[in-house]
Amino acid sequence: TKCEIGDSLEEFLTKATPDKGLIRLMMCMGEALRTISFKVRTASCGGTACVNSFGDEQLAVDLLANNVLFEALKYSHIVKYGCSEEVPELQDMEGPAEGGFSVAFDPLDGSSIVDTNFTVGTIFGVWPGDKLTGVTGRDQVAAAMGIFGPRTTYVLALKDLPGTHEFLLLDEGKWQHVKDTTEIGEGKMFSPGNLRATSDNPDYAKLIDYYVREKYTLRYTGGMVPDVNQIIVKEKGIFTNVASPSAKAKLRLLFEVAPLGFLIEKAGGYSSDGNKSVLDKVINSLDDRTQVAYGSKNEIIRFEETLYGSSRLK
Ligand code: P6P
Repeated sequence: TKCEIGDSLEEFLTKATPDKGLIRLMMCMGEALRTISFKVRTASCGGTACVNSFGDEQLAVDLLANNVLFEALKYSHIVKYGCSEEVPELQDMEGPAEGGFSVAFDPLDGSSIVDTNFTVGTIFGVWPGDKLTGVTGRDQVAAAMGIFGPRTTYVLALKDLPGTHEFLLLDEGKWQHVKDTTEIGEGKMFSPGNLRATSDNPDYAKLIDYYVREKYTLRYTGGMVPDVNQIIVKEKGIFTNVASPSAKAKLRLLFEVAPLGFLIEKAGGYSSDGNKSVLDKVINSLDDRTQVAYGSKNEIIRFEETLYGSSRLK
């Protein structure tokens, strides 16, 4: 039967896939996101580190998130390797490789903006078996992000299910299915990251000029999770984070760009590293970085044509 708006996470997943291990994994990660949301809200931030106000975990909030996620992966009993942007090497989660999964995550993206009380998030990608290198983002079986803003949401996509799906954390702690996105249309909204790169990337400067001349609405918080989520929720826009000789690519392919690329493309959007979908880039090392743009088809065509003279999408 069809997944309905209003379903609980478990009802949704049970209708969405026959893979009981994947259902259990996405449920365990939902619990982890609920816990992280609570810790982000209760951590008091003095100086750089945010420490939990209960005093029992004197860890910065992103390390708290890191530990909660590894616990969830172990508890799922279906994950072979877990890998965190905080500790970029494979950690054995003691689950099976055969029929199991490996999960790469950014425990708290934008932790440098927790102290300004901006929205931060968790990103994770799920690959089959025991490989997180020598694979591409298109090999993912699922990807998701947790978004810790005024409300807490869990945005996920599954390989075998069309669309990207948003769940809202209700007061009593249940996740409720609130929105599906299957199209990303046109609309003048842009999130231009890393403007430092325009100093020696004149084509990026040209692209930014275009957005200014066309009076695009600027929506950029410096947190990739909310900045990319807005394209899925508003079903329009373009997010860029471009590199240049003096401003090297910063965003991680495995932990950030591939999972978010999966969510954007399942939502009907497009992604690009300038030449191709970020989902077609082979992950050669856990620490690979890349420039990226996410958006509607026409925005990505403009991005590729402006930066590289032509677009594979035309
Ligand atoms: P810039 C946050 O640290 C992050 O990894 C992403 O969430 C965000 O999009 C990017 O860096 C911000 O980079 O160069 O705009 O400060």
